Amino acid sequence: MPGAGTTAVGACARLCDMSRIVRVGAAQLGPIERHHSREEVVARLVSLLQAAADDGCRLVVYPELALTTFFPRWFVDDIATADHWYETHMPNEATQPLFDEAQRLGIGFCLGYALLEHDPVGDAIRRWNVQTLVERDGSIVGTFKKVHIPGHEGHEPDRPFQHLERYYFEPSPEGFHVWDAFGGRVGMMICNDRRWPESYREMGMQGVEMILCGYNTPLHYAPDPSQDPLQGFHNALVMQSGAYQNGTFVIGVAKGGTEEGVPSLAESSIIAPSGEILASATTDGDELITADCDLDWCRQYKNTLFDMDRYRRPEVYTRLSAPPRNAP
Ligand code: ING
Repeated sequence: MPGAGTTAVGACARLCDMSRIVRVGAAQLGPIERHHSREEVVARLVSLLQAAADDGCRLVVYPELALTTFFPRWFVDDIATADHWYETHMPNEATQPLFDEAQRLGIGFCLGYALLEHDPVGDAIRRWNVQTLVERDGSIVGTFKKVHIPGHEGHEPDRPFQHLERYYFEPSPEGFHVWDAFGGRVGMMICNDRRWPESYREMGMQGVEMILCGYNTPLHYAPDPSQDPLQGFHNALVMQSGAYQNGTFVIGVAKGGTEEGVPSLAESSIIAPSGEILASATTDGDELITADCDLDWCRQYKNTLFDMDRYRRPEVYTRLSAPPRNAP
């Protein structure tokens, strides 16, 4: 289906409002520098939200860590001196204007940020890389914690910049969830999660119809610089494959451009269950792209090629959830 709005059936469904067409906005961000306040950033988010409202969107997806610069690019000896990069609750004073404007406009959104929690058990501090999904009425649908944490655990001074996500964030113990929202089945993943097929399949087996994914991806990958010119190709490859193989829309949203001297991938995109790219960003700054996502399109893949109950062979997939090879 080339796009529900372009066929008689689509037009009829639209008129009869029987459709499950969700107009989605991918709100790409350009760089956030360390000197940018949360208030300045939230003003940018609100501006993108208002542009989405003007375009008739019902859902806006923001990038990973959309309130601050990508602070894992720096090492600090005392991690407590990085606490200011984290939110302790959501909404909060800095983000309330975004929540208020979204509710006034009747638009839902997905926001990525760093979360610091005080675990009552043992008074431990927990640090997560998260996305929170908010419905059109302003209610919080759920919060997803990033599962696959890339990069390294300790300072590696020989790198041109650090990628210390494994120092600043814990991996989620909760896995992937799918929520009933926006008239369909909505899931979330964050950045490196999109490179692992298990992420999509875990949600695909829960009937996901739209996966929301923010990312911050430096163009330079220190462990293997041969991958640098392939960053855009790999980004599209994994999200298009995941969408097609699970019959779901995928919304990939970048914080791109050169942030604190680090060139980062933009190329935000909205991808159909067919794997086709419906819309993609053309700049590496703040940019809204939109597409009409007809959630019933998912059924054309879920009920045929990827009818999982009929065609999957879990009895021979004996390795997929096995512990790592070096596990005791
Ligand atoms: N970033 C990167 C990602 O998976 C990375 C990690 C950096 C991969 C550079 C490849 C090259 O897109 C995050 N935040 O997960």
